[in-house]
Amino acid sequence: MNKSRSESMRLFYALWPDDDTRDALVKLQVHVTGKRSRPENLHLTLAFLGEQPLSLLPALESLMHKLPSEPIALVIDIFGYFRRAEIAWAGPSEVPPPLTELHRSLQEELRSNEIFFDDTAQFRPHVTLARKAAPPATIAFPPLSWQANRFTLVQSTTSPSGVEYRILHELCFRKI
Ligand code: 2AM
Repeated sequence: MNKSRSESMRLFYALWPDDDTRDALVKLQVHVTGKRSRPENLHLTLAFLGEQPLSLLPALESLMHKLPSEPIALVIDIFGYFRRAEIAWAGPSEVPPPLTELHRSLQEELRSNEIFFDDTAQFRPHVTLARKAAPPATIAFPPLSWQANRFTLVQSTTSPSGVEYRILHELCFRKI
């Protein structure tokens, strides 16, 4: 029998921007068309879990503490476009190895905890700026440096006013 919605949550892991980075990302949104992401929703997804049973929350939170926990120096310097999904995004032209490593070890932890999620998509780190968008007209902009240190487990809900994200658990990476 299917689990009822009240026993499950739609979840994902993300790097969440600090206030200055969020403000800078909002400024980039003037370059894209379509339905812009609300400022408070801007983030970089690390793994999309989809609907997961509530009973898994403790494991999903505790595995976060087993992963690399250094701040990640990101340079957001390109616009991109997912044609099929009509998503306009900003992201790093070069993926820093610590980000690849965090993504890889997160997937490994999820698998070893027997948490089922779609891990088939190639990891293309990005921040969705707008949906139902046309391809961005400009490609280059002054690079934006983001010391990503907010690693989050987030619940996604849909209401008549749009998508809402709620941070359920957060780790703050610190320089050792
Ligand atoms: P995005 O990263 O391109 O914006 C919550 O839905 C987050 O998980 C969004 O950031 C979303 O897309 C990302 N995501 C990744 N795969 C998804 C999927 N199959 N369905 C919905 N959201 C997905």
